[in-house]
Amino acid sequence: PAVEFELEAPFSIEYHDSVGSTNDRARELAGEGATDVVVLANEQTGGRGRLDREWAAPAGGVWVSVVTRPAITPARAPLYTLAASVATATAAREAGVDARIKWPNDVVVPVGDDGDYRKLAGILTEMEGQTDRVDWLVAGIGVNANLDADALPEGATSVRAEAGDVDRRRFVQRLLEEFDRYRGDLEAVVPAWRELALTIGQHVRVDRPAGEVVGEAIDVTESGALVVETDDGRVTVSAGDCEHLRPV
Ligand code: BT5
Repeated sequence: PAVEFELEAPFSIEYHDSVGSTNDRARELAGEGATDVVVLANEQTGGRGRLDREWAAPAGGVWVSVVTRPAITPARAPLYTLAASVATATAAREAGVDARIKWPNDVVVPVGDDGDYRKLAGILTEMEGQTDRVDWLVAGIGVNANLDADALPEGATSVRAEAGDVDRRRFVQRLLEEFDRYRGDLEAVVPAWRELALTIGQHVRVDRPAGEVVGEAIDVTESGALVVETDDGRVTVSAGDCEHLRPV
C-alpha cells in the first residue's frame, strides 16, 4: 500500500514498503498526467536496469523514480540522466562516500588507481514524447544505501559498506534538492558532471550495436554523449547506444 509523506523537497512523495518497480509505478502516474511526483520504495521485487537487465533492490536501499514533464526535446533527455547522477553522487559524497560518475548512468566508488570501481547506484531514464518534445520523463535512481555488500551482486558496493548507514529521508531529500536544482539549470549539468566524472581521461572500450569503440574518453557533448578519441579520429557515442563501457 502506498503512503504519502512530506519531505522538504519540491516534489510530492508516494512511498511503498514494497513495489514491483518504482519506474513502472512512476510511468503509470505519468500516463495519468502527474508531474513532480516521486515514487519511493524500501524494496522492489522487479527492479529494472537498462536493456532489460535486472536490478537487485532489497529492503534497505533507496529506490526512487521522479516524474517530470520537462519542456525539452528528446535529444536533451540524456542530460536528465547526468543530472540524476550528479545529484546522487553529491548526496553520497555528503554521506561520506567517495562517489564518482561513470558514463552514462552509474555512480561508482573507485578501487585503486587503475580505473577499477564498485557500483553504488544506477540511473534508468525513461520517457515518452514526439520528435520535438518530451511528454513525460521518469528518472529512476537506485542507490545501495543501508545494505550489506553480500546482499548485492558482485561488483556492487553500498553506502553502508563505504561509510556506514545513512538517514534515508535526509539522503533522498538532498538527492531531490540537487536534482531539482540541475533540472532548473540544465546548462550547469555538464560542468558539474565533469567535476565528478571518473570516465573522462580513461582509456575505454564501449560496446554498442554498431560495433565497439576503443580510445580515450575525452569529454561529453552538451547533450551528454561521450566523445572518444580513437586511432581513426573522434567518435561520439550516445548513451542510448552504449551497452557496456569499461576501462581497458
Ligand atoms: C542501471 O542499469 O544501472 C539502472 C538501474 C536503475 C535502478 C532504479 S531503482 C529505481 C528505479 N526502478 C527501477 O525498476 N529501476 C530504477 P544497468 O546499467 O543496465 O546496470 C544493470 C547491471 O547492474 C546488472 O546487470 C547487474 O550487473 C548490476 N546490478 C544489478 N543490481 C545492482 C545493484 N543493486 N547494485 C549494483 N549493481 C547492480
